Amino acid sequence: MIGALIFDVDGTLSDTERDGHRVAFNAAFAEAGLNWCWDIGLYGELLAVTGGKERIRYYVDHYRTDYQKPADFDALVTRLHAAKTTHYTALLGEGGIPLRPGVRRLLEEARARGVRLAIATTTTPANVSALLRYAISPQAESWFEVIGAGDVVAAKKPAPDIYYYVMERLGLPANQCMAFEDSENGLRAALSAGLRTVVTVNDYTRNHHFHGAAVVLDHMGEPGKSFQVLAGAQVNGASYLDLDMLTRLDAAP
Ligand code: XBP
Ligand code: MG
Repeated sequence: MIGALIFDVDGTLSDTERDGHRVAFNAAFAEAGLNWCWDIGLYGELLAVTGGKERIRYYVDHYRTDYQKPADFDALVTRLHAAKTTHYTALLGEGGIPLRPGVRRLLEEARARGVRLAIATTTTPANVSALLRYAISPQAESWFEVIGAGDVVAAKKPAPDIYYYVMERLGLPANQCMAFEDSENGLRAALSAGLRTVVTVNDYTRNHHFHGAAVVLDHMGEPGKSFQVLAGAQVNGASYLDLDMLTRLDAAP
């Protein structure tokens, strides 16, 4: 019996990274007079580091060894990241970053059938609120009983902490939940927390290692827009992910 579905956000609910987060980081850097520019390829490398503040630090330490850190570098990172969040949420407000195929349908089916919903993400809470509001509906935040996001846990994915945080608040053990992820770091976090996990890949994560996933799909699919199974379970002729398919995946050995 599946009691709750726990969703990652970036890359899973929506393709937010390339045209959302990346653009917002660059806008924040330019505004601060920094000549740092994360192109699409470089950003793919930087995505190995989860968390925006952590990603900025990693970039400076590994790609800008010429940069003389100011004495208040920590405060600069905090300021840059706050500006990035402002740019990112404004970008979402302009529309144009929709949900991935099948996401709304699965959320609505879960709500109709009394399966609880939650979020486990490394991204900043304001980013989650904005995405739900603009890509689903102004009330969509209330669809999710628990939203675990950002710095509420000390260790971000691939650590399992955010999943433990969410399951504790749901009051459910891992064997009554399923996780949804798009990346290797996300899958490692979910598996370490003992969760069966469905992976839907995107252009940045297609070549990641997804050993241990219940199934790996190119997207969740819709009636009339079939998913492709990239690895994992037999799907018994299913062409889109719904609660019946999840129940079969959950029961598989
Ligand atoms: C994706 C991330 C995030 C975003 C940036 O996390 O790594 O860090 O790229 O978000 P997930 P912030 O897929 O788990 O949602 O800048 O707000 O940290
Ligand atoms: Mg993700």
